[in-house]
Amino acid sequence: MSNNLVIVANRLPVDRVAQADGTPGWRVSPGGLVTAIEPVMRANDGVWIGWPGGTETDLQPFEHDGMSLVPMTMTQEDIQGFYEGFSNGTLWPLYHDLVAKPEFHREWWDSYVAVNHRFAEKAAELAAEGATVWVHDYQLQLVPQMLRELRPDLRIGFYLHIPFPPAELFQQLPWRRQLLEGLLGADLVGFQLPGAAQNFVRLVRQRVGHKTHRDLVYLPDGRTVQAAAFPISIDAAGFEELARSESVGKRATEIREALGNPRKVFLGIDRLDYTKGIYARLRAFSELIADGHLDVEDAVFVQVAVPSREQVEQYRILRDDIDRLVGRINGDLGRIGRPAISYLHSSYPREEMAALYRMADILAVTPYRDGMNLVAKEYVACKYDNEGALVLSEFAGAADELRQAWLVNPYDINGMKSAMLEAYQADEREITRRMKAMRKTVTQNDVAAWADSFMSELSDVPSSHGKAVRP
Ligand code: GDG
Repeated sequence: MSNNLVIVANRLPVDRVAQADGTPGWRVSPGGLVTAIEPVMRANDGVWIGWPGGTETDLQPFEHDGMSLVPMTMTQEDIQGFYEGFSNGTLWPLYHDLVAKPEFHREWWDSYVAVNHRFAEKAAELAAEGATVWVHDYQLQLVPQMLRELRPDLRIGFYLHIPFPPAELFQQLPWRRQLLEGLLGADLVGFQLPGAAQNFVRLVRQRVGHKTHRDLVYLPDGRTVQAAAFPISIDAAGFEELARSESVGKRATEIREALGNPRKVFLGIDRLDYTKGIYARLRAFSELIADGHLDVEDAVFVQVAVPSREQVEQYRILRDDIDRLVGRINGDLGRIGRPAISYLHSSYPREEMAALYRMADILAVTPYRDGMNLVAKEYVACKYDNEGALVLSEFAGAADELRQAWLVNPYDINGMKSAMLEAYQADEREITRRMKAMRKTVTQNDVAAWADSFMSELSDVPSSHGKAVRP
């Protein structure tokens, strides 16, 4: 019980890998959260609690790359009820505008409560007197309240990485009040966008009946809870450095050669998720070819779909739908050695991602709803020569900051076609002007600034008893 900072997230920031001698080891998982939180962890003697994936049972706390990690175990039933069920079958679609139909099952809820409780108990056990605990994301919304009951001395922050829905949608949830009360255990509840914080405060007023004023909720016991927006970002300098490297430059050239050196390359990189709008985006591109606006000799679409949640039924259906669509488009519109779409169902190392960003002329990010979308920001960070156009959905959190993108409504196929064509035909001056402005935004607001602003806001919350942790 000696940690002044405890990070609680569904996943640990490492994945299981086989080492050279065949024994199991760990590797830091790709992704921005580790980069963001690592410096705060190091500066504050922090510890990270999370699930390492899988169902191993006898895992002990360990150090990796200077980080103290505490693995939580999950049974097959936990994975089905808590993770695939309530987290990804109920909350994920409900919080993303009902892009898919959420399922409500009482057994899933019971499992969600039980797993949240285990995480809260572990955090209570590890936190020093007056420590700061930072809880992450939709899988753990009950942890703040459970933890406060166990340890009223703590300063508790919560950050939601995905959107927080409007009251009209959130109301559907049979356990709406419990989730709101769960979050109210925190001193500070952070969201990607101001609108999400407003949705939350309004729901608390309507459903729980607490007094609110602007971004503050007043609880009957005298405590206040603040709800505010902290738009997440990326390690912009790190991505730029990678993109500028000689090896990535060489690889970017190789990729374009392998594609037959077309005039322009469109790119999409997404987890294979129904919120990301992959299907409609590929249809829009294929119609531009079918209509004769684009020619497969001049333009190709590289779509990387990173495998995700493969045990969940809706994700399997999506994969089959996209496989069929790509097959049909290439069959109808491709020529020998010139498919319209170059489709990759795989994940890649960071260097390959940087090479893809560097070689692409147009990145299309067209989710129906997305908390932020880091892929859009990573692409911008990699375009150090200011060349590259971004087609971006209005419904991605990133659209609030990246105003100079070609903004689209992903439900409007004709609108997407026009934006993609405009981005394709735009002259260099126009592209440079837009990219320059977006690069300014991304480099000035990187992930370190995000973590700093959350931590300093949390340490300023007056109602908490916990000691402040400085970023
Ligand atoms: C959630 C919210 C919010 C992807 N494939 C590979 C790979 N990635 C990396 C990307 C990027 C991250 O994963 C994906 O982040 P996104 O923001 O695009 O999307 P979600 O996974 O849905 O993330 C989202 C985010 O949380 C953070 O708060 O922005 O709205 O939905 O960093 O680069 N990285 C590597 N290989 C891959 O194959 N190395």
